[in-house]
Amino acid sequence: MSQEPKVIYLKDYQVPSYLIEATELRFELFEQETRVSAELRGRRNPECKSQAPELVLFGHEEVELLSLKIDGRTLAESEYQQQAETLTLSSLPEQFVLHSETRIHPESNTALEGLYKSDGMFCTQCEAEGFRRITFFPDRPDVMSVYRTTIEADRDNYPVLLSNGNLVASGEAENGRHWVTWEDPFPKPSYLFALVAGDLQYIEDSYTTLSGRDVRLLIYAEEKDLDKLDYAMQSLKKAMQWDEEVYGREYDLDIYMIVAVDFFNMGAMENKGLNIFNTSCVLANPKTTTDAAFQRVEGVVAHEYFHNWSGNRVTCRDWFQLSLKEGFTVFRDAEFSADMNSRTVKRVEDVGVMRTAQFAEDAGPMAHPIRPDSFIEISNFYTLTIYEKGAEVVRMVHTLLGPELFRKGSDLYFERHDGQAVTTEDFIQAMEDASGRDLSQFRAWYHQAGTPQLEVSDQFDPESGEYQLTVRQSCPPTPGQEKKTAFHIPLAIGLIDPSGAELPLAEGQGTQVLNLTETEQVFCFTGLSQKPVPSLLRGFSAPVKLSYPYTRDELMFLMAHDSDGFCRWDAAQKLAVDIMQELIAAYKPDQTMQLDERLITAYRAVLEAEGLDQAMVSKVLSLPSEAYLSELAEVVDVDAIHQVRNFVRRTLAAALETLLLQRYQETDIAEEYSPEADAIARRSLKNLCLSYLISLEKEEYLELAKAQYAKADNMTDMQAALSLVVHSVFAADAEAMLADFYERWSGESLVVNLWLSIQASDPKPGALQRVEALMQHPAFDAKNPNKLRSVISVFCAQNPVNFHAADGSGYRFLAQQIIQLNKQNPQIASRMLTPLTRWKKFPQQRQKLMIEALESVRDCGELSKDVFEVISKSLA
Ligand code: B3K
Ligand code: ZN
Repeated sequence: MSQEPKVIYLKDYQVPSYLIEATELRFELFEQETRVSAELRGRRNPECKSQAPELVLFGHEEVELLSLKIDGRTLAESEYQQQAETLTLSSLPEQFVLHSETRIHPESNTALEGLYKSDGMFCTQCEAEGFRRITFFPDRPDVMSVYRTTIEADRDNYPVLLSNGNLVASGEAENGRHWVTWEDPFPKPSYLFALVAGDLQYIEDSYTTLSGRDVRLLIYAEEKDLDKLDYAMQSLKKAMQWDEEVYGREYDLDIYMIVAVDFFNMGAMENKGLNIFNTSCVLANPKTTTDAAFQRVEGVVAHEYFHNWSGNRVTCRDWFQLSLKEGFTVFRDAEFSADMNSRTVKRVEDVGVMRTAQFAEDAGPMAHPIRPDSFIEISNFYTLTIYEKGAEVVRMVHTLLGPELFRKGSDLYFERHDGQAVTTEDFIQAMEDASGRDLSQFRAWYHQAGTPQLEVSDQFDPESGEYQLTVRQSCPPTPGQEKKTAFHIPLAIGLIDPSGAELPLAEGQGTQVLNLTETEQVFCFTGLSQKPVPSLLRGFSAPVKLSYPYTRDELMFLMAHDSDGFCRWDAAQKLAVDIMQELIAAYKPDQTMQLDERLITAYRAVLEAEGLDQAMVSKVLSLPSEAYLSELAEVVDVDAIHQVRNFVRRTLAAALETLLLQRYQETDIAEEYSPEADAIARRSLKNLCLSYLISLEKEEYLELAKAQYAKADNMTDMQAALSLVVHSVFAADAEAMLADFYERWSGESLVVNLWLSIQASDPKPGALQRVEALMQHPAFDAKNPNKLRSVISVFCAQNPVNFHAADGSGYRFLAQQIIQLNKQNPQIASRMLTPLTRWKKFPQQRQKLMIEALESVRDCGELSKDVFEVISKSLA
């Protein structure tokens, strides 16, 4: 940046001076350049009161202006002002047609924003501000226009030409070229524009909507991937039906297309009628795809589909409102996945992400409210806070209103704002209006950052039979927000008497939602004969940290008796965390450790119990991750955490060996692969048992893993076995299996990513050298975000002992990668910086090394806005 990038503030929002009612685009795609012609039909915005309105068109240094006309008259350069990234016109008539001709270079666009090439095909990514890399346009979400798009390209190389809406015309052109025209009747913001041109094949299906309209469903991919599209298609149809049943929302166009591309910065994009997906979020086949990836495909396909209402029909006024569509849509997709699979498992997994990663973000230098007040680069705000915490906030509204009133609220929201670009305030207002509930205090969730903390204590008076729960709330300061006001927090609780029975609370229910609104509140329960054990934050009813002085025995009691599945799992987690934290605090290398027997007893009970849901058994028996233990630590001792976790796993395995093997054998049944919840649960439990067993370092379990690998007919079992052996002490076997795996799967890019990740996350010494060698391997491609994530991000986030090596080598490595990527792909560069931004959590010597790494990026020369924002906030 020649000058410091500008900060954009929400308080500066102004309505657009001009509206663009219709946009006609023409693309001529060539190998060395692309020509874009754009015709914008504009008119004065009656809501803009300015006396001297200006039309600001956003562009980009990569967009070369060839000509500009107003109502057919070519403008001289003196008739507009062109600055680095804008083109401003003044004194425009009330209505006009603006015509521009521009040249762009998708063939050399490595930022993967705007129009670019992925493995030989053209595709687009316009959210948030990518459309301005295609042509000059008022590229802001509150300018909504209908689009008519003509694409012309070479017929042999690009037989398939797609854009939003319906195909209305097509024909042949000279020199072996052809063209098509698409028309999208729904006005949309430019960020939802899409174009695809390539040699693609497709599968087709159809869906009949609630009102009886037939919709064509098409999923496009390269020919070699045609066998991996069925699951996405099934997921799409399920999502369409679910949205009709649960939200009364129908699809609106006659065609819905999904295209799979290999080079993509994120998971997928909800462009109107033409979703573009990262191959990792759409391709699924048992042989090449793990259970986790199957579930991701189902969730992401649904998420993008749900955006058609929460995002496209009702869109965001400005980018500060991003959580309006993302938080709501994540809530919708999470509920969909819960309905399709196991509700408790889905909740446990989502809470894991919140507690491990979102809480860390909330405590770091990039902390922001779900509706931020300012940003430098909006791409930096596609965060866990906007998405996952945003979804938790919508979930709390659902909890406070109950399902019926929430549905009334969402109906009102969609009806009132259909076709509009609105704000999070409009969402809350609709919820209030439909329910008659007061959400004024609740709004603080939108503008206050940080994770609220609840401190709970209790008292029982045996004389009067009165039980009192005292709840104190506070919220730590975050950048720019020293003091916070009290939040309105729904706290779902239950009370369990010493026999294990649940006490009836309000309206005879076992669960009651307490409304916390003050800094300190006392809740009284009467008529109790003995002191109960409280079951707190049932279902994780609010995104908060809660502390209550549970004894280890009480946690074991809750594990056995709590009727809330989430709390049962949480009790197991808390027990393991408590025991492990004690060991971590006392940890000294070469000193023997002693495991509290109670963890063994508790785990044994779960392994022995008959009839427990296998999915829950495997969740309950999964030890807290190193990342979660780090998040909980005041000062992170990576080595102690790693050693203690290994010790605990080994000790449990030794004590429960017979049971683990028994469970392994029971779950190791020959069955045809199915991605259904119970089959996933079975594999998950089986592989968890294997992970405990292999930690014992016995040959027989190595053989068990090798046998599983050899006979596996699905990628879940194969990948699990490979990963366990590679991360074990059996180095020679690991080498042989890695070589075999690569030989088998080198033609499947997504499977190769697993192979890369398994090696990048291997905690054994020497990981950095292995990572550097992987980056020289032919399978690695430094321009492909999936490869970068599989190697670099996995190393930095999932290999803490090596990334945080005491000599700072991991930090320096990451800094070098960021410096490389800063120019090539700023979005990926800035995202990969995250682990370094957490320097405050580490001991002093490491802090110093992490800061040095950040400074080396800061001082490397010209920084993209993306990287500049994260670096400057991290070093502030
Ligand atoms: N809306 C897109 C994300 C776009 C990210 C732009 N940097 C995917 C989604 O949330 O559905
Ligand atoms: Zn989304």
